[in-house]
This record gives sequence, C-alpha cells and structure tokens, in this order.
Amino acid sequence: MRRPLLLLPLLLIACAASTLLAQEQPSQRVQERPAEVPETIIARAASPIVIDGRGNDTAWDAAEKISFIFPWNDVAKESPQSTVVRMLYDDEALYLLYECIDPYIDAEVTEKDGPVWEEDAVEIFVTPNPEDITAYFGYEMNANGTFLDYMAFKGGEQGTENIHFEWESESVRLKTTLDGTMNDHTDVDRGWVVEMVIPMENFRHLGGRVPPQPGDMWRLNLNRTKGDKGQFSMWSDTGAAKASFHHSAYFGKAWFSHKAE
Ligand SMILES: [Ca+2]
Ligand SMILES: [Ca+2]
Ligand SMILES: [Ca+2]
Repeated sequence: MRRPLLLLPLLLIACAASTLLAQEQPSQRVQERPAEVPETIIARAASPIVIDGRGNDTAWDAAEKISFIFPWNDVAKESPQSTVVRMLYDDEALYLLYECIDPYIDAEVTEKDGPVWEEDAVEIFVTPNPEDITAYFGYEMNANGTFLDYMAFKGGEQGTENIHFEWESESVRLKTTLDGTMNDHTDVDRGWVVEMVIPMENFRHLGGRVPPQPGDMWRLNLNRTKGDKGQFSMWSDTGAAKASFHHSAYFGKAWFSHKAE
C-alpha cells in the first residue's frame, strides 16, 4: 500500500524534469519565425486536367507556382530536395500538382491510411472555414500513390490533439510518376510527381463555403516529408521550434480567383 505513495513524489519530479527538458531543448530552426503568412491565388481551371501524374495539361500553365521552404534545414550545407506545387479549381473540384526533386525516392506503404508520412510524401492541410482554422482536412500522398485522409482538430505547434483517421474522403483520384528507381538508393534519382483531384464535396463539414465562390479565401498549407534522406519542407512556415506541420495558426491564405487566367 505504501509503495504508490513513495513513488508519487518521484513521479512528480520526473514529470517536472521532463517538462523542463522539453522547454530547454534547443530549437532546430535555421530561419526566423515568419511575421506574416504567405498568400496565393488559385486560378480557375480553364480546360480539362487529365490525372495521369504529368503536368503537361494546358490548364496547369495558368497556375501560380509555389516553391517550398526549409525552416529547419540549412540548405546551403545540404542539397535541398525542392518542391513546386500548383493548384487550380472549378465548381467540381480542387486540383493539385506536386513536382518533387528527389535523388532518393522511397515509398513502401501501399495500404490506404497507412503511415505514408514516414516515407517520401506530400500533403495538403486545408479548411474552407477561415473563422476556425484549428480544424482542417489532411491528405498525405506518398510517391507510389498511396494516400491517407483525415479530419484534424486543435492543431497546434506540437501537433494536433485529435485526428479522425476514420473519416474517409470520396472519389479522390491521384496518380504519381517517377523519374528514377523506387526504394533503390544505390543510384541517384531525379524526382517524382503527384497529380490529384479532390472533389469539392469532401470539404464540407467544417463550415465555410463549399464549393468556394470567386473571392473566397481558404486557409491551407502544403508540405513534404523528408523520406529516407531528405528534409521537411513546406509552403507556409509553421513557426514551430522543431519540424511540425500541424500549427494551423500559420496556414497560408489561398484566394479563389474570379476568372480563368
Ligand atoms: Ca495531367
Ligand atoms: Ca526521398
Ligand atoms: Ca533510386
């Protein structure tokens, strides 16, 4: 009976020490925390997009090119694995194109909702409701086209408190293409592409206007995991001391364009 009482103070000390340790752990940041979040314009798709993992559809020419940043890596010392993302929309869907430079492509997860974030993967975190950006949808796609989808709540600097992995999107399609060899690091690859369409119906349930009207703004972030030999990178710096994508207060602002451009 006495043992728990004796252990309790020790446990409290241990907890206090670990809290202190967490506070004192140095930041891994190499960039200043951002003063403002970035903004972009999502143009309307002016012509059909074939989801084949190739960005040669005419419609993509009108999309703004978003380059990723590396808040936690000194890319002057490490060769950066750069990413360019393009987005388009129409009344039916949001379209995404990720073009990833990558000398070492790795992706083994093939099961829907598997841990794709542990390998080469890209992501979009997005909410149509600018009034409450602590709740958002997450999509994570690895280099072999496997994806994970969820609703996340209470996104903060250390992560989220509550992710609903059981939520399932409907009729999402994506296709990846590789320029290199998968899971073979004896050679040097060039990269991979994800082309994806998310029907607008999947953005309901968190408030905001779905489908978006011209001039509406959604908060979102675009991310890339580091894979076996890469770096974490993203569009909007989450301001986190260590690599973390779930700090939704720092999601960028994406404005839906009035016209096909
Ligand atoms: Ca295409
Ligand atoms: Ca890689
Ligand atoms: Ca390879």
